[in-house]
Amino acid sequence: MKKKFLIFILSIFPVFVFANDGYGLWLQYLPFENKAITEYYSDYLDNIVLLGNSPTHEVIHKELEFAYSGFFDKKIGKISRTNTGSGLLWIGKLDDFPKEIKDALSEYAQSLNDEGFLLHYLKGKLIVSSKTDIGLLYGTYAFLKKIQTRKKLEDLHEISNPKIQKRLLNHWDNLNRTVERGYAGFSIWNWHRLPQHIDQQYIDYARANASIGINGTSITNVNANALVLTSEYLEKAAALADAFRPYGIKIYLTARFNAPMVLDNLPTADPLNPEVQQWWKDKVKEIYAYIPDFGGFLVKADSEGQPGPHNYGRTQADGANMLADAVKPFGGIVMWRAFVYNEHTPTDRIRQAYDEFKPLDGKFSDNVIVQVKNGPLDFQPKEPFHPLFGAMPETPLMMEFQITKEYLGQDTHWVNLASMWEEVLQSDTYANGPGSTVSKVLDGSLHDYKLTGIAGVSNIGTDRNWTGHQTAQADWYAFGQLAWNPNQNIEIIAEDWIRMTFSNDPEVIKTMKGIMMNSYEILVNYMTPLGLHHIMARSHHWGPGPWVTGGGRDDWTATYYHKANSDSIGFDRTETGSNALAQYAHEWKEIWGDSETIPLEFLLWFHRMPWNKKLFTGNTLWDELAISYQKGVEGARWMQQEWNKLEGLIDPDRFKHIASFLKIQVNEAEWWRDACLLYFGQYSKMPLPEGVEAPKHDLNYYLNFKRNFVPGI
Ligand code: BDP
Repeated sequence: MKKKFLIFILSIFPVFVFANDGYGLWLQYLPFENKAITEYYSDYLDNIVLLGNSPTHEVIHKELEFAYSGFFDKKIGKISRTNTGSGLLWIGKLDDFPKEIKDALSEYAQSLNDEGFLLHYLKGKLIVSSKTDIGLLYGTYAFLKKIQTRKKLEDLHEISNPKIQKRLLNHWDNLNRTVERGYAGFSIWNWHRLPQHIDQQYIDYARANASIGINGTSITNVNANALVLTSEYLEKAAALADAFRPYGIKIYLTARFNAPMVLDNLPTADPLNPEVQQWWKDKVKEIYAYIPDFGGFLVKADSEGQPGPHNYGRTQADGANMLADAVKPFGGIVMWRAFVYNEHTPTDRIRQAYDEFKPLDGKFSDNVIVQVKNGPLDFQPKEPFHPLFGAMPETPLMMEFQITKEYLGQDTHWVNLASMWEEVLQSDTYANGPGSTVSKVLDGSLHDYKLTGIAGVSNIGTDRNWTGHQTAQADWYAFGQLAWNPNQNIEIIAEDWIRMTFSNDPEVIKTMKGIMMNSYEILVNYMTPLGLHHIMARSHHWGPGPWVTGGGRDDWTATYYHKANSDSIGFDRTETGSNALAQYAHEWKEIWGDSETIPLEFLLWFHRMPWNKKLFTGNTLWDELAISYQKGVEGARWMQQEWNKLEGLIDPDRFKHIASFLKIQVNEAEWWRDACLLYFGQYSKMPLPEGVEAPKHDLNYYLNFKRNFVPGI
């Protein structure tokens, strides 16, 4: 068997000629590339014993059949469902195994939590095991991944437990099927056909999520419509919950704070009003009658026009605790968003969440978790980590990442979001001294949180390939991986995704991984270098808009953030300015507070600088800015060249799809560079440094560039 393994490592990779629309995501189970590999894995897959009979076991059974037909291009033989089978691959919960296997595995049992799994090679048998049904499903996917990524199975020993309890997708899907900030078609939830019709896409959605360990989904927009809490919609949501249950996925709903007024004409939604409290208790009882394992509520309150406790002079804790009391008897939780800010609050917008929530630390019920965006502003391409992480030892905090690329090129730019997320997860809050990373806040180890969670705003829609850009599937995949273990190596995540989704050909892996690992820095350079932020177009947020100014809300303009004039550019957030820097540990105050030593990526986030200021790079600020934009454009062109090398090594459909999107990306990178440099150049009045290409048009062209019907709003 060992000899065979060596042979296939050295095998030649075929050219892919079959059509592939990407619907299969990373669960492609592509045919093996040669006979040696086929024979090696068939030893295991032709001899399967699967013990147990729950609905989740049926899911496992079907997935094995599906994988088999993909790998071998034929139907699987019998999967034995009794423990008298003689298979090489044994899949079952610890308790379901015959005594000798159970005894041999008992030493590992204590290391497994309820969702964890064990892969273990035991005297010629490969064992996939767990304590629970769902752990077994996760283990099965982990086993299949070993095959998809061509790993050796002998001597395998892996125990894996998720480090974070609640791992959710947040869909910003409206009941009319538009998706706020969605760029991959319409909402996959076809409310009109529910509850009777369960679309195959729901099942494939659940499979994909289970395969990466996601165990919850909030199916409606945070800008919530109270209608979803009516019996008409609860019945539909219950049908989805039923479909997802065997995959270990719970349903959550967004709760509009004034729902008692909207749905039942109560005169108030004051969280301290007993009638309001009773209304929510009754509503929750009704929800649990439809969905017995309902996960709980996700709430956006007092933010961007949403109603909330502020309307009644109450705190965020008052609001959250009222809902928490209602779901508590049923085991539900409340995910209360910290994205609270107001144009009438006179302080710097990025300070406001911390100023509001920090004094409430310890005041939330134990089934509330506060959901905090990765940075203090709003999913910008580059932000420092949110200062609330590390600042709330008595209140569980969860992370909210945006998987949909609202501010990062929407559906047509290729950028590996895991690179951004890793930076945030590994940032040191210094809360309990050095090493107090954001990931330790999230997994609960830093402050001993009893409740832990992470959410990603979904990038999924009705597009055949789910995510618009074929490569945006990688962001969904990587989110799941980091939710399971926020310390996972993102290069390995990228490599596994490439192998599972495209090919095991070393050339493909090397080239795609190279693009992915550089793509984030490239995008930041052509969009928001040197710490610029919120300079996108108004409302739909597609493309550059450094000139956006005026209108109802200053904090929704670009000029509020960059403050460019003929002397300087940037937002002073040090002591001489808004002092948002004071919300971070003193270690960060030292690094970020000094305009001479701050990493350039955050320069204009924290400092206001003269255009002709000499930076440590030897360039003036203006030159550095222009050179960064140029570098970004060159980076995008490099991505395109790299990709084009893969022609013939990738199936033609996906090759062409990505090639054409890269053309858009290069054009838009140039658009960002030219528009921003022309706009800022009016203030700096300095010439473009050598090597920076002259813009294609004049500023007026960019100012008047018409954008009709941009998706996602
Ligand atoms: C902003 C989006 C807006 C969302 C908001 C939020 O532009 O559509 O409603 O975030 O997170 O970035 O609530």
